[in-house]
Amino acid sequence: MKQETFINENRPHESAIKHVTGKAYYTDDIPEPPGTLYGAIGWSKKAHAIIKKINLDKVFKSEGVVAVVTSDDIPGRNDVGPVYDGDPIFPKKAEYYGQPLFAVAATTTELARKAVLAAKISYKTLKPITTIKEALKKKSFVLKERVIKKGEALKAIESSVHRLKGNFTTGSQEHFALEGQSAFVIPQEDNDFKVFSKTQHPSETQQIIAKMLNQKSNSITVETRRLGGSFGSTETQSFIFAAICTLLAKKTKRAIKLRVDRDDDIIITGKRHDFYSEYSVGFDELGVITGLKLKLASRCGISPDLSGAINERALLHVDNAYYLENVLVENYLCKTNTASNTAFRGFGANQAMMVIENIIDHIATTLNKDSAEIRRRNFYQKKKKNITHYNMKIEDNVIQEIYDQLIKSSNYKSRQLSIKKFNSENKYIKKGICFTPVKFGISFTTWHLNQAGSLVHIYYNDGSVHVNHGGVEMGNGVHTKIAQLTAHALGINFSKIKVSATTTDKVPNTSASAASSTTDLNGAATLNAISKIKMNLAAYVKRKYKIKNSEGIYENGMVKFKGKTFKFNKLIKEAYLNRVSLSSTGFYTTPKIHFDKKTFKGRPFLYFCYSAAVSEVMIDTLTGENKILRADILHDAGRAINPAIETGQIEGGFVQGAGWLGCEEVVWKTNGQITTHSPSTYKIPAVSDMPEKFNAEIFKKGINIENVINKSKTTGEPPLMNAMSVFFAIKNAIASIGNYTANPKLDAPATPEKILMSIKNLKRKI
Ligand code: LUZ
Ligand code: MOS
Repeated sequence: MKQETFINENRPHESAIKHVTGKAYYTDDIPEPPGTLYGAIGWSKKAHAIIKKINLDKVFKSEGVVAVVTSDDIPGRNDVGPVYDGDPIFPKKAEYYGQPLFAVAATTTELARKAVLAAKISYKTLKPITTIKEALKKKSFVLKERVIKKGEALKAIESSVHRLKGNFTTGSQEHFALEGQSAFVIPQEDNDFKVFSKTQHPSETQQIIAKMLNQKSNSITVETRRLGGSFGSTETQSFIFAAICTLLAKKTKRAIKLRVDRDDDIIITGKRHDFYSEYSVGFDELGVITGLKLKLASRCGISPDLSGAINERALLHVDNAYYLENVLVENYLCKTNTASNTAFRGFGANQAMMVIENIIDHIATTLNKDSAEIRRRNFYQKKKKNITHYNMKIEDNVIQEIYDQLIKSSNYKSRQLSIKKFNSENKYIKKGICFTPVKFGISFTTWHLNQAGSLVHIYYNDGSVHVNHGGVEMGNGVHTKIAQLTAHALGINFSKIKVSATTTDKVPNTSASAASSTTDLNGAATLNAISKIKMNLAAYVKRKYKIKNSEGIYENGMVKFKGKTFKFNKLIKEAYLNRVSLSSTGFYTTPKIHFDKKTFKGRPFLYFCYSAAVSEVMIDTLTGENKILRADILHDAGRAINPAIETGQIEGGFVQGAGWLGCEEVVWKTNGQITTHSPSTYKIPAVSDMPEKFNAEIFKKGINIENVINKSKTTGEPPLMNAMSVFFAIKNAIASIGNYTANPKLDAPATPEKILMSIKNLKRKI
């Protein structure tokens, strides 16, 4: 009989059928108790202003309105900042266009949204700071600047054979998750609140609401069944919606649903940090970097939010896959009068990786060499050149193997030749190709967040299993993968496992589902809980049947001890009748990691994910339009628990990254008003923007050398960065116009306008 293992196999997402039939409950789908009211938020029309008066008379009188809340209704902390203050729920002074000022509850969502428009707010307008450059000039920062250093960068650059200088910008990005921000709150007895929230972070939602209400944490329960995508949009920025919704529920003593309109969602919440960099690099004849000096400045918006951690992850990824001997980086966290920028898949790492990739590209065009070859020459190596700029020894490096395999499987070299030929024969349409690597560090860089809990029950009646863990299902497949791990560990069918909604009263003090770590951490905690139940069962078997030192082998619905075999269900029922506990909590902490934030040295990551892509694009030099013709990706997912789900992440991440670097452009007017607040003005990739040929493959030899569940590696964030190859393929296509002799200046995103400007600029140089 073929043994069913339920791991290392393609299985559909546990909710796949519910997703496509519309039967899956998202926060907004939860059935409402009678008397439920609906919320809407009134927000600032000024980016920087003293609020002289908020006159809500007409709002109160508006049809269907039951209650209005302002800062006067907040008994406790008027702030939802996760690490630092700076994100008031309702501020005294408006600091960005779109900042919430008050909220209403009405009998329908439409009436609530209509009512907020009746507010009369008088402002004394102040001058806003809206750009990174302005903030740098005025020294407007959310946190202190930071300098990190390894070796002697300035000296090394000075004495290099070649030197280059330049600047580079990557743009912001709206998360645009299918499901927007939403919350649903039901008041309970004793002033307790049951909060359903679209969030990656139920535990912090609970803390934030408790502090706002001046109530104990045990009076607030937050539950999250699933998210329709999130990508960092609700690591912290869901808090204000859950908080406002709870405030309305407290005031009205009725259930409140707050589902934010797409435009309001985009206007109120922060996005990816755009980064501006200046670089000065020294390199040798081979293109190997000898010294690097960087200035990295990010647009943080009005508050710190997670910007400290995001900029830190940027500093930890200025190397990408390259060995840097001498590095000096200055990092500035710019405060601007725009919504507070926040976590977004990649969390600052990809912005920094783009900086070094742009530098390598600049080196390659300067030396007139193949950029893939220059990249390869700078790779970290195995026995030497394997210490990062933060002093961590890299022990799991497979980038050379990935390079070799992908360059071959993608026919990079021959395609490069035919592209050059195509370009010499075509005047207006140009093609480009590029290889880029990815190395991404896995673990929260904030040490204490690397912990997780789980709760596992086995029911005696039928041996079915209920798992609850601290991770949030957001399309990442965490529940599917943990159910697979559970089925495997207990040797029973996948259909007997139920993973239920994440909730703060089952597993407490959880970390955000973030940092690509959700399955690693919560999967390990679940296996820990299962091993404790197995110990209970082994102790019982030892006691009853005098079988010694046997842990039991769980396979195919059977449990084998030395000399005795049980059907799983029978053992469970028997254990129950003999008063054995069939339930346990589990806990996990990531081993080996430590990091000194002051000296910027240590081992912040348990392991690295490696990946690479080769992309081929076509541009129209008359219109600036571009198209991805082909993308080949080779991604190290270790020993993947569910290759189908990982492949979905690898493909989806790439397309999302291509959006960030290609068509998606967030635009603010000089007065701080965001103009790209709906799909009419903000272009995300569509089905037609998928690569025409798309080969996303998992690296077959991949294995996690660390003790991670199933020796797997996560696929959460790293695949996004494979899209760097698209951007530099576009740059390569532009460079063909100057016969590859000059370096085109191109900032991200490479929109048609930017491509046309780059071409114009290049033609002036040649
Ligand atoms: N969130 C966080 C993250 O709090 N710390 C991190 O290191 C991180 N990394 C990636 C994504 N989210
Ligand atoms: Mo994230 S960027 O919420 O892991």
